[in-house]
Amino acid sequence: MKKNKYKNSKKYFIAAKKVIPGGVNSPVRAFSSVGCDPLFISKARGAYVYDADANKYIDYVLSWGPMILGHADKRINKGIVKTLKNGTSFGAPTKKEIELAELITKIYPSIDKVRLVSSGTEAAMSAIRLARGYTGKDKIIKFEGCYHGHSDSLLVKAGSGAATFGVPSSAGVTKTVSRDTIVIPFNDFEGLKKVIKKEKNNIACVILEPVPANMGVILPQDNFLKKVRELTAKTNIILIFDEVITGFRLALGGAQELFNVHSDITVLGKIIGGGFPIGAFGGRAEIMNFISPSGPVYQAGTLSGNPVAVTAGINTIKILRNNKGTYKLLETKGKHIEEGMRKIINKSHHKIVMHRAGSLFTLFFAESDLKNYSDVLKCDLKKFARFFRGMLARGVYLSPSQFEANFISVKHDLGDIDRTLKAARDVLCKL
Ligand code: KE4
Repeated sequence: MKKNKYKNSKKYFIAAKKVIPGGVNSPVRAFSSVGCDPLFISKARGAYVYDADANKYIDYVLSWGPMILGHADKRINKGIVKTLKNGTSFGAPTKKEIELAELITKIYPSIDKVRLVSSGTEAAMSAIRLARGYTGKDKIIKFEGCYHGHSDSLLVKAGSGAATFGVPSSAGVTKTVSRDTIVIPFNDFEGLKKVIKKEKNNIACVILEPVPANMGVILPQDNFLKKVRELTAKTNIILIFDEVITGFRLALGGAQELFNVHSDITVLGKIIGGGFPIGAFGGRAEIMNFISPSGPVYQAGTLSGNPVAVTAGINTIKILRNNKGTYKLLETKGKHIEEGMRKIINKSHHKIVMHRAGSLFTLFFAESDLKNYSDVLKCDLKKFARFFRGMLARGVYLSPSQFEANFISVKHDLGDIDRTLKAARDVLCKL
């Protein structure tokens, strides 16, 4: 990356590393797997972000998913300003929390009750504790490459930041904790059946991203979700869908609506906070009533249901719900970039596989199609990094890791997508 074009980002990164581990507050932001220093972002509007040197980019990170309406949406900002005037946090229940909970329970038939927390990690961690408390069983099953935040029992072969660093599990997670987490390949239904048969009555839950986006976008194959649902129902195992990314993105009702497969517990985040810290987990009343203070599974949070985050979430969901064509529009945009990319890939000598689910997509630098994490590990990460840098230099800000998804917002217009395709064509013929 040319020095002067990124002068301020470089200066800020040096300063940041003196006082923040790795100079960032979340690992993937460090751009470590794409071989260049990170951009420091100064502002964002609609489909664009602007770095500290006023360079403009078409943004496909969208804060890792929340900004489905685009950045700095005037309707969201107006609602927040109004809320701010009445105070920002009370540590007491507010009417708005009921409104957000009612919205979620109306849109997700599998959710009778929902608990709001402050991050996806907190929501997934609490959902696991709830499944263990409700069933009285200890073991959990997750799928390699699926990422559910950084709580200890889920940081076993995580698929987001950790995978980017090629370290499938984290230092600091004790052997005893990871012993209760069984990890199998995604799309491996036979493997799941075998583990459940062997472990019989020790398994509290199976947790998965219904469409994994943390090893790049990997698509469920051969009715995988339906088969997992049937098997877990038959064997009294709680099924947890982590819809932190897919919720309110693949459809208003998330992957559950798209595939018509309903989990026992659902984990949500990102979009439901409209860009503010939030997470949520919900399910049938008989399960959720196990959560304190109505039941024995403890869970708490100072800023849970924060009025500002809840206001932004309510308004985001209402806009998504009331604008009927939203998801058709996102599908049109996703289709446009997919068709354009496929034409470019077919003419290119590079081996690239594109996966897309609605407004989520990943370009894998891979020889053949991919169905799980070990397939993704075979990708040409060096070539991906060169592609990423080439796109960045042309004003296109893709997710800075082969193991992540790219996101499209309602504000990305066909002109932005055509400029993205032009940049991709240009980079690939020079790669
Ligand atoms: P947070 O704790 O980061 O709010 O959510 C954790 C989480 C849970 N479940 C899924 C499916 C997720 O994708 C995430 C977080 N996503 C990553 C991006 N892949 C957040 C970006 C980051 O870690 O900086």
